[in-house]
Amino acid sequence: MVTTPETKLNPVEKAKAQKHPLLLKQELEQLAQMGWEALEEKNEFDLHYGLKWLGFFYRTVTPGKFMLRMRIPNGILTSGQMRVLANIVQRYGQGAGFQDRGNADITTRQNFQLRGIRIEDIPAIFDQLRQAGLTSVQSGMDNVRNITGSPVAGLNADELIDTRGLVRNLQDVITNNGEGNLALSNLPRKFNIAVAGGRDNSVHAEINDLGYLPAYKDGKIGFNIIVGGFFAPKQYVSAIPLNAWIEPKDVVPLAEAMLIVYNDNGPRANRSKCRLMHLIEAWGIEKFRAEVEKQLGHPLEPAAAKDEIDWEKRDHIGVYRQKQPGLNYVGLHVPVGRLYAEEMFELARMAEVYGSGEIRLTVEQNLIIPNIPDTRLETFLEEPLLRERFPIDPEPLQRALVSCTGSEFCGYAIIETKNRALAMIKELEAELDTPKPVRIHWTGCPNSCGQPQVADIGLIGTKTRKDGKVVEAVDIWMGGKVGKDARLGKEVMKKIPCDELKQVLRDLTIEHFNARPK
Ligand code: SRM
Ligand code: SF4
Repeated sequence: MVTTPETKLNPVEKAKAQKHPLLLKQELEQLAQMGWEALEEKNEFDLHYGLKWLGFFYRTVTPGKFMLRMRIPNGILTSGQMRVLANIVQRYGQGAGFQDRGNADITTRQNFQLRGIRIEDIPAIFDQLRQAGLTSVQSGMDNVRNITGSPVAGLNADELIDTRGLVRNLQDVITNNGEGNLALSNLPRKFNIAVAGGRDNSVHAEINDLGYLPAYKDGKIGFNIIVGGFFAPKQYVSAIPLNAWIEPKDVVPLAEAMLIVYNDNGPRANRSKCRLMHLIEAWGIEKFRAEVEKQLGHPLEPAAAKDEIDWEKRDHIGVYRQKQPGLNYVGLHVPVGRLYAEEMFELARMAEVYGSGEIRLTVEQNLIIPNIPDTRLETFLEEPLLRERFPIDPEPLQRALVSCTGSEFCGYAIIETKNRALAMIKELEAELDTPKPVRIHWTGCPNSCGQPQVADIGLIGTKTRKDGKVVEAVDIWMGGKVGKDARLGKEVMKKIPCDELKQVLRDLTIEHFNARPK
């Protein structure tokens, strides 16, 4: 362990040592009866942190209300599951905030978060999820987050590896089939895993703690492994090669071995220095690799000379032919990822009537309905929901807009993001003709959940002084690249007040992205 015996454990570690937070699962009925106010008095840690092990995030911004973070492996769910989630939003999510109704957000990890949940309803919701084959366990705190995989896995003729089963197996092992896994849920910190199956790295694996990139070795397709990518305030780090190539059958054993090495040896003192990369830095990549090999019980093969990521990243919005003859997948743009219950019911219906009942989410906070036969496509495209809310051909600036939650619901936020981002982009679109999408990512604080460092233009919430007052502002990053030759952007401007931002974005899109005033 990098933390020496005499090093102080951080307060979260101390609390976890008292009681493993997953054990709260057995106390849900009691907690529901107790209510959130009594719980706050009796055990603040359980309210604010412990329940995150089960996927329930207490929101100080909306007192008494929780956000429910799901796990949607590879971003794939069925229409039946979508209805269960819609029902939770409708039935339990009242008075959640904006427009005073519950909502759901598609996240930057191909996942769903539902809002407005009360502690009294958690046991019923937990049961409903289980019955629907869904789980929210281990979706927060010192756990492996939702595992991302190619959003068009199994649909695309050009895919190299179908990631669906691999991601599902990873989740099942890591969460003990959704019931909770005590052995892998007391990590030193969060842990992100992404499995890329296509040539464009749709999941941008390079910003994950563990990334699998398709690569050929001796004519066989497998994965090159990259490790240690993460974003934290003032630490924005791309993953580095482990110099290992594995066959698809070794995806799960490798992850398990790495998680055990991290669990047993990762630093547990200062929480801002506990991510996997901090262990790799302390040990050096050679020793880290050797320890993973030891845990695996066999040597790792050296990496293939190159990976197969040689396409620009696609956003999957629009109509695309599948590898299955006569079938299509259609990507819908969901503005800043936000959905309401009635829209979720409607999407479930549309996926059933026109497709196979399957729905997929993307890390750009959009969704895909696959398996729509040629014969039904035209009628599908006339559905009012596509015209009114979720277009398949959005304007170029809106198309690539991504935003984290921001101050509407997130206690860490320094600024408001989603609503502001959408309003500003609409104003810019009214003023500018932009020849192609510009990926503008908003994030409400330096935690960088909205991934501003991979964007063409990334905006990180901060505060500044203007006319003697403290006002909301952003630091601006540019030059992030995803897909082929992925790289992180760089900070180019600091502390631009939000009320001056539209003009700055206008100038940047004209100067760097060939936009023209209308
Ligand atoms: Fe995040 C914490 C939202 C993706 C880095 N993130 C939080 C919390 C849980 C803080 C809190 O308790 O309020 C936010 C919940 C707000 C809310 O009510 O919605 C939050 N993070 C999000 C989401 C919903 C942003 C979005 O709008 O899409 C994303 C949920 C993903 C999921 O489904 O699991 C989300 N967060 C990310 C990403 C992007 C990614 O994973 O590719 C990052 C950067 C990558 C990384 O983690 O290395 C990210 N979130 C953080 C951090 C900084 C981590 C660190 O090591 O310091 C925190 C704060 C923390 O963990 O201490 C954080
Ligand atoms: Fe909240 Fe900050 Fe993450 Fe946005 S970046 S969701 S404000 S923690």
